[in-house]
Order: sequence, then structure tokens, then C-alpha cells
Amino acid sequence: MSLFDFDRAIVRAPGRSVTDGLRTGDHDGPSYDGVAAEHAAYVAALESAGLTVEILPPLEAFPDSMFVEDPALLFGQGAILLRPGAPSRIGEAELLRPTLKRHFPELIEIKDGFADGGDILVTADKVMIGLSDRTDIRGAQSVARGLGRLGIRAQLVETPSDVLHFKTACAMLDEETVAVTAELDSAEYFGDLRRLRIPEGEEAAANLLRLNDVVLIGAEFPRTRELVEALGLATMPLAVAEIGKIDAGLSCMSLRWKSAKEQ
Ligand code: CIR
Repeated sequence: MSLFDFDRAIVRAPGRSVTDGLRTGDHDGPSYDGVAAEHAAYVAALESAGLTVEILPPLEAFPDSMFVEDPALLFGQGAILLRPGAPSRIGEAELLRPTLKRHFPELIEIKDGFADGGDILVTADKVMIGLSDRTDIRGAQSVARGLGRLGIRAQLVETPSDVLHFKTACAMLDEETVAVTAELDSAEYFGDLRRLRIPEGEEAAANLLRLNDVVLIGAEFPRTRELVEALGLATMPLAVAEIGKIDAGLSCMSLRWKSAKEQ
């Protein structure tokens, strides 16, 4: 499995309703203009990393629908339509189906339980599925069966209870290295993988995104950026302060894959 080799992405533009996006805590939501600016810069970053980006129209009835990572899981060899675990988000999968069918006619569909893409970490030799408030055991097992059809091994793990999604707290940096917050900094999760620990106070930096040769990192997290650069990786800082107000980071805003024709 080539982890970072991407040439295509799907994103969805934020609607004005994004100000009502789900969040933990009772702080203010983001401004629409702020989110739209962060999203536009993100699309430009995907393009500069070499991806062709398809931008879907906003869905006002679904405030969190710009986080397209959650309703699906894509690989060069196939795609899985998921069942997001938040009641306000379950309908997003259905609305993504026609777009995915165009690219992946043999779309695999999860029929049981719930699973969010934010809980699914692709590593070099397997896919880790974090059980969380959004991903239950039936959903995770159903995703594991779907992955089996694609020839990919799955491992179920527990997401710490105060973490929204498994990937809120970790991301792959290279085939042997995973960025983790203190809570996930354990071989019990990651076995032999090398762990790069996110500095205290920058926990939200863990939702970073490597695309081809560049790592997108929240601009608010300079210490994490330094650590990643010390591994010899190029970084691109992107503003995430507004989407951060609704518990989102850089992986959430796109679905990425390597298309067959360029392989
Ligand atoms: C939610 O709570 O569903 C959104 N406000 C944030 C989703 C973030 N998605 C992700 O981490 N994959």
C-alpha cells in the first residue's frame, strides 16, 4: 500500500450553516468567512501538492458536510461508503454516493452500525479502526469486512474517550513514523512504528496530512512543524483556527486517492 501517493481529491465547499457545526464544549462557532478562507487555502495546497481536486457544492442542511473524510474511505483499488455516527451527519453518505460511484463503480457499502472516516488510519501494512463515540463495533467490523474485500488487513483499537476521532490524535508521517499526542504515545497502539510525540499544548496539530512529499500542518503549531522538518520532511503551514472551533483538522476536509490510470 503506498501511503502518501495521491493524485486525486474530493472536497466539499462549506455552507453558511458551518457556523452550526458540531463541537464539544460550549464555545462560539467559527465564522463562515473564516472557514471559507481556510478551505480555499486548503484546496490550493492540495493542488500545489499535485492533486486534481473536485469541489462539490455546499450542503446547507448538513453543517459538517465539508468534512468529507467522515462518510467515505478511498483507496486506488476501491472505495467504501461509510455510515457517520453523528445523527446530523448520517445523510452525508447518501449525498456523496453519486460522486463516488462515478470514480468507483464497485462501491462497497457499510450497512451495519456506524463508522466515521476520521477514525480510520491507513498504515503501511494495515488499516487501524478506532472505536469511538462515532464508530461502534458493528460499524468497525463492517468496515473491516469491506477492507477484506479490497485485500487490506484491519485492526480495531480503542480511541481514548475524550478524543473525538482516532485521527484527531494521530497521523502517519512516513511509512515507519506516526505523529501522536501523549494519549496515543504507546506501543500498545502502534507496535514497532516510530512515534513522534506532538508537544504539549499543540495537541490539535496531530491531525496533520501528508500528501506526496509535503506535510500540511496547522499554522498555529510551530513546534510540531519543527519536529516534522527535523525528520527531513517538507511542511506547508495552513490556518486551521476556524475549523478547529468545530473540532476539525486537516485530514477531515478531503478524500484522497491515487487514480488507476496514472498508476
Ligand atoms: C464533527 O464533529 O463531526 C465535525 N464538527 C468535525 C469533524 C472532523 N472530522 C474528522 O476529524 N475526520
